[in-house]
Amino acid sequence: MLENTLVLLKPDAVKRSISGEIIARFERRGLTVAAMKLMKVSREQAKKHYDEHREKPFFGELVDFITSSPVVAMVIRGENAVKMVRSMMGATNPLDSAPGTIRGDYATEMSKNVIHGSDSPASAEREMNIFFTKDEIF
Ligand code: RTP
Ligand code: MG
Repeated sequence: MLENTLVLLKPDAVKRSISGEIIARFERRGLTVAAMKLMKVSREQAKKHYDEHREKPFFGELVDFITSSPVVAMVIRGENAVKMVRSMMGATNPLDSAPGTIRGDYATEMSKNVIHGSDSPASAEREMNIFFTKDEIF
C-alpha cells in the first residue's frame, strides 16, 4: 500500500552534515520525498511529537535535544513506507542496530541516534500534521 511517513533527521545528523547521505539512501531504495524542510522544532511541537513518552524519565532530555538545533523534517512516500523506513533506520539503541542500517552505520548513542521515523500509519498521520501543513506535502 502506498504510504506517507514522517522522518526527522535529528540535530546530530544535521550538525554532522550527513543529511544528504541519508536522504540518498531513501531515494536509492525507491522511496520519494513528498515534503522537506530545515527547521527549528519548537518546544510545543516537540512535546506533541513525543506525547507517548510524556511520563518517561527521559522525556525532558528528548524535548531538549530535538529543539536544540535545526532538524530536517521530511515526508517520505512509497509502498509500505512506514515499515520500510523503520527497517532502514535500525534498532533504537545503536548497540543493537545492525550494520547496514542508518543507525547501525552512523550512531553510537541512544540519545543521538540520528533519525526518527513514524512507527505506524496512524502515528505518521498525527506527526505529519505537527510539522507540515497540507499544502507543503506534494
Ligand atoms: P524515534 O521515535 O526517534 O523514531 O525512535 P524509536 O521509535 O526507535 O524509539 P522510541 O521508543 O519512540 O523512543 C524515542 C527516542 O527516545 C530516546 N530513548 N531513550 N533512555 C532511554 O531508555 C530511551 N529510550 C528511548 C531515543 O533517542 C529514541 O529515538
Ligand atoms: Mg518512536
